[in-house]
Amino acid sequence: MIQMTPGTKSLRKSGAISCLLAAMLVTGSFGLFLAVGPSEAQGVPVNPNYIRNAIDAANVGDTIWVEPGTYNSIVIDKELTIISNNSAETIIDGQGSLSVITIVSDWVAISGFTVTGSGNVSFDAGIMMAGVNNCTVENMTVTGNRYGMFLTACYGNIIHSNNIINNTHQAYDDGLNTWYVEEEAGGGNYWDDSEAEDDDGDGLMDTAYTIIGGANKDSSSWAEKDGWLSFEPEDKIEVNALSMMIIGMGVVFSILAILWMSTHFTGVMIQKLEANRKAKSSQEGAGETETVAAIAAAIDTRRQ
Ligand SMILES: [Ca+2]
Repeated sequence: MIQMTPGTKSLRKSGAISCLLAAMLVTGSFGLFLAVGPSEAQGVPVNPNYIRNAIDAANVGDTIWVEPGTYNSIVIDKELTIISNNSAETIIDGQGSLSVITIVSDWVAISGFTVTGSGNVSFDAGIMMAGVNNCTVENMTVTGNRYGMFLTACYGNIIHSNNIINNTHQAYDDGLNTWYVEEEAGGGNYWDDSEAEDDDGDGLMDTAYTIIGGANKDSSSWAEKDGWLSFEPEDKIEVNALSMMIIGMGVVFSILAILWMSTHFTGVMIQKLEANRKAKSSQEGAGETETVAAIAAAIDTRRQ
């Protein structure tokens, strides 16, 4: 069963796909939004072919939301976004045959799965990407495969925030792709066989991880599994603190300025009113004096 869903859950604290999702939800400019379910978490066994069926049913540009469960290997042959928000419990298992996820279309975005159980011959991989561009692979745990990631003739793809753990060969890439990002909680991937150190304690390894097959490196790999989930860059915190201080000072100065202006102008107005009152009163006084003088003169005239 494939259901329509509003799908308003947030994917994770950062990442291209969550931004993409938010943008799609705000603008409404996305295609069909498919959910695969119900989930094993709800006590209902999933059909292991749900994701395959959803890919077959989807149109280019669609998003497929996958509930927790264990699914069969998939081939993604059209531009799709495929998402789970629970990579630990949403598993794609190759059961020891071929590659687990094979991407043969450009502009595929996939996030939030455990990928395991590839075959054990030739190029069998957890994630096989062949001749594709502009795909994004993030927030995956790729473990227990012949090759964790195998990219051939691929250019301009982004692979970051993935745990790549205990594969016979962790990754191969004979093209040119980006294995780390720099924005927000930026970084690369976690490699459990990395021999690098994090001496400065910023959560990122101090030397690059080399990916076999070409010139690719993960220059910013994570020191801990899932490191990106709890990472708070120090410079970001400092910038935030500085911003808050500047905003706070701005507010205080604004209040002081308003108070000064109000008291100043009130004082000026009071002075003007007082001056008017005095002027009026002296005019009236003069008028009275003139009237009294006139009456006195009139009395004098009558007396004469
Ligand atoms: Ca470091």
